[in-house]
Amino acid sequence: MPTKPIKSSFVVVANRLAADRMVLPDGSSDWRTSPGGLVSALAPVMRKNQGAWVGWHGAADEVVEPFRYDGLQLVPVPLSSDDVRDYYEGFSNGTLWPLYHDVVEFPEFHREWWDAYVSVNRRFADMAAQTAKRGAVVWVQDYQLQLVPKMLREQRPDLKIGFFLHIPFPPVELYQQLPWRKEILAGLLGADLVGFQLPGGAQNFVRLVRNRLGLQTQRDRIVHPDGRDTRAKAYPISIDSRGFETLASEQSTRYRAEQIRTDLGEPRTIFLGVDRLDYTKGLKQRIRAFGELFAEGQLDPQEATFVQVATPSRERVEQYRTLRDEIDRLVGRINGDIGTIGRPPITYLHNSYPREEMAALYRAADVMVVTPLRDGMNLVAKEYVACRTDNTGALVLSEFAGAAAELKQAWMVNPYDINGMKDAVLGAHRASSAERSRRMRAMRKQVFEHDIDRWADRFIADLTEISQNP
Ligand code: GDG
Repeated sequence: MPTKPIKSSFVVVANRLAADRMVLPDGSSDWRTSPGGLVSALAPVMRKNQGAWVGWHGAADEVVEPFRYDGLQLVPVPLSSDDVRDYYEGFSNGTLWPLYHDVVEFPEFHREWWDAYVSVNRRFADMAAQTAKRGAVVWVQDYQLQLVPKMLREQRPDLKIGFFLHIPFPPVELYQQLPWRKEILAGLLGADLVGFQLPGGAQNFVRLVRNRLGLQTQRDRIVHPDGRDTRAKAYPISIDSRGFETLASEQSTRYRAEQIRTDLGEPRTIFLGVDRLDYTKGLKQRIRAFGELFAEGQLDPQEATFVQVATPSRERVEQYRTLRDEIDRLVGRINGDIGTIGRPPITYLHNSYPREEMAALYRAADVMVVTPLRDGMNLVAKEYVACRTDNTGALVLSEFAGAAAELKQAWMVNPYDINGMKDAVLGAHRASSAERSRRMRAMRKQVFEHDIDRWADRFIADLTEISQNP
């Protein structure tokens, strides 16, 4: 229901709005709150402060008026199909995404993509400036909007501006490739507080600012010529741990988990992978490792099975289409070579599922395998841990996921080392139940003590304090 936009004292700015537009069978459309953890973490703060969420509503070439939904003020930012192609699929996902993930695929640099990035960032900044009350807290999210802090500060120096990067911030040597490196650093420096997943990202950023822009820095503090400060600190993101635990404990989830095991032919061990279909997630290496384990007889397809959920993602970007074809071929070859009737060693699902089904899969899985080549955090690893209510199960985790800094009791792997990965998978598989339970207990303690509420509270408290005491 469209309403007159109100000014807010707490504004979140993100590429996507907090609600998705759904087209109903009769052709009309409706909204549904986005399932992500970010929305549920920020919703209480937003409701308390009459918060507003600025973001794209997901339909190109459509202008939607601001409206209230589920207690939130939503402010849609329009994008044309050209914006989606050049700003979103182009600069955000064809340039920044691979560059920030250690160049695991080649980033492309196109001037027209950059121009679109600048103009869309300006649109988001303008919309945020119109929405924020005097002295409001504005929290900008992620790599698609790195120019917004500076653009916003130029218009509204009264605001407290925070920025959080959900993906890794690359080392200086890689970041330097970017033709627009200075502009992006300057964009981020419009914020009072820039948050990263890990201390290493914050350190990379501070080092770049010192070397490239010649600004003075003292540990996490960057001093601007006008005397203003920007802080760069780590805020490892987390999940709604209690919410996942509750969902996993429900009778219907337990029942569904048993049904999944039955449908898979009652294997003794279920290995599970859950990822967006993305080249950063190390899917090819993981599938190859399982293929070899089955082919060499280290895993018996009569007793063990590997389920891989790959959620469709960025399907119009060329590199993602190629990846999908490669995985289809790889899985097909392994199942064709090793499978028998009713016993394919790999169950590959290119689909997305409701949260309830995800919780049931986590409950059913004896070993969770999370092996990204690079990942800011990786929430799947934390969700699995939160769902293991009886302290069973084992986690195999890449040392290149941000989550490795917290989930230290996982079986750690270097995903580029296929033999090492096979050893870790077997190690987790063969570990005694006492060993698994000891490790799982420690990881559960970490995930429950550091949940998404604590993440949001810490960031907002620091932002408020820093901008009050410059
Ligand atoms: C970025 C960073 C960082 C997946 N498939 C389905 C589904 N999912 C959910 C998972 C999880 C989320 O999507 C994926 O989060 P990840 O953290 O694993 O990865 P990215 O999407 O790459 O997220 C990452 C994160 O931002 C947060 O800062 O951790 O490093 O790359 O929550 O459960 N959910 C449902 N159906 C699916 O089929 N319902």
